[in-house]
Amino acid sequence: MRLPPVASRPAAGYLTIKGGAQADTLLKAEAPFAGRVELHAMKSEGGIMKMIQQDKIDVPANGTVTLAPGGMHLMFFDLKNPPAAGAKATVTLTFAKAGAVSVPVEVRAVTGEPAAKDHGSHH
Ligand SMILES: [Cu+2]
Repeated sequence: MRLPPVASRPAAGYLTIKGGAQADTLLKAEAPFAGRVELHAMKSEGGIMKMIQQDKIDVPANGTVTLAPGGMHLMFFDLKNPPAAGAKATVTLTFAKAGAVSVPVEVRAVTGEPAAKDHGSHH
């Protein structure tokens, strides 16, 4: 998870989801420190990267879905007492078949690279 450059901005989260024997679908994500968590994808439109909210993220059987900068990610809105950089936080992912899965996330400060700045400016 990457903290926003400004506290009032949403934070972004990245992770890798490994599919099991059956295909599954990520339906939602929740975190105790965020009022709402959205599933986002990035799409290039006329050379500008735009974030598009997704209803779900499909995880193919035995496949891997990577949420990474420049692609799909979690977006944490309305941060309340956001965890500090270096801290550990927990995010709960709800899948259609696997149900709720809690995953530990590492909290990092923004590195100042252009991708992170562009990201925040879309909100
Ligand atoms: Cu986003």
